[in-house]
Amino acid sequence: MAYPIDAMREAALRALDEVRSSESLVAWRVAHLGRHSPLMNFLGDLGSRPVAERPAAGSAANQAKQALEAALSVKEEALRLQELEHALASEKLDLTLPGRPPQRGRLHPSSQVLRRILAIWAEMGFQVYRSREVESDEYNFQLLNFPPHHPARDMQDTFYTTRAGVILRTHTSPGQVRVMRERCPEPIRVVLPGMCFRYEQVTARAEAQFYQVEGLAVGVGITLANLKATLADFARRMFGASVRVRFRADYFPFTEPSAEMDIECFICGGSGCPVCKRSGWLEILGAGMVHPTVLSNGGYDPRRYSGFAFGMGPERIAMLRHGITDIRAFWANDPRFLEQF
Ligand code: FA5
Repeated sequence: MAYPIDAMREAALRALDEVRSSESLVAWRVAHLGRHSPLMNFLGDLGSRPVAERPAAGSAANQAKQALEAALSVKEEALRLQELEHALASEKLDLTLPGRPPQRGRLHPSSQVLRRILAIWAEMGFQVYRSREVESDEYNFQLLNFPPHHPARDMQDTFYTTRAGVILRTHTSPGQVRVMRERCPEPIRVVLPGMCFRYEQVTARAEAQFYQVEGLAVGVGITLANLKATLADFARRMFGASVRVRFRADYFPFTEPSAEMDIECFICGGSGCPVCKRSGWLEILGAGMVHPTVLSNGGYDPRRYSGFAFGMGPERIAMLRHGITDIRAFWANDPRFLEQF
């Protein structure tokens, strides 16, 4: 006897043939084996059939159910393989493609120049001495022989804090007195690198924060000749063995006499170019013999001891070396600038 069950099974198997994806397979399962599918409804209604028909109808429906479940798992496996093959083909890994190299970090150009400068002074027997960035007015100015009316103490130049007498150092020179007070009466050969702060109009040449490297030598019998020879030696190590230097008289309250050192322009070789403003010379640092008042503030008797000091700006030196025209690039954090060093 033919039951509608045969037609249901045939219809379900035909529909299964048409299934091409796992999503439509889920829909097929709901439609043909789900709780409200014709087959399940048929099984649910068995009780309402005449008793004599029930065994045959029940067994036909169960066979149909098993046949559909078996067909479903065959289809499932076929689809799984098919989708895997598709994924393997379309997501194929091309091992011959060049990799993406990781971006390597590097030292900031200021740090590079700073390290070069410190390495040279280390070769020449100078130790690095770290001094504080937040200073007192006393160390930054008074002990360095700045008279009370000196314009560098003006609000234009100094960052004051809300604590009376506490400022951000405007130069590394206050470290001179700190190291002298710590080492007295030993001889001193130190360089003091670090950040300085000035309440400046920020321009292409002047920043509100910048590095300085200070140098200090104190001992018995140190003369201006030692200062000149040592700084000239530094210039040769830094800028090349043939570089010429010159000293010009200058004024700093904490050195006497005071000078500025220029090197012959390494861009034009001294003939004059835009970098050296046609002068043939580039200003590199300020220097001088430590003022007797500063020596005694540091604990050294100026009748017995003498010394020389100098201060240079690594950013300005980096600008000269690399032809950088705007000092603001150093702290703008633009990778296009930083990557070049
Ligand atoms: C001084 O600060 C002295 N303390 C240097 C010194 C030390 C002289 C020891 C004698 C003995 P000056 O103000 O010229 O001097 O600054 C020294 C260097 O710091 C400058 O040549 C420059 O390279 C750098 N510098 C100063 N102001 C700025 C600024 N606003 N931006 C960038 N660099 C600066």
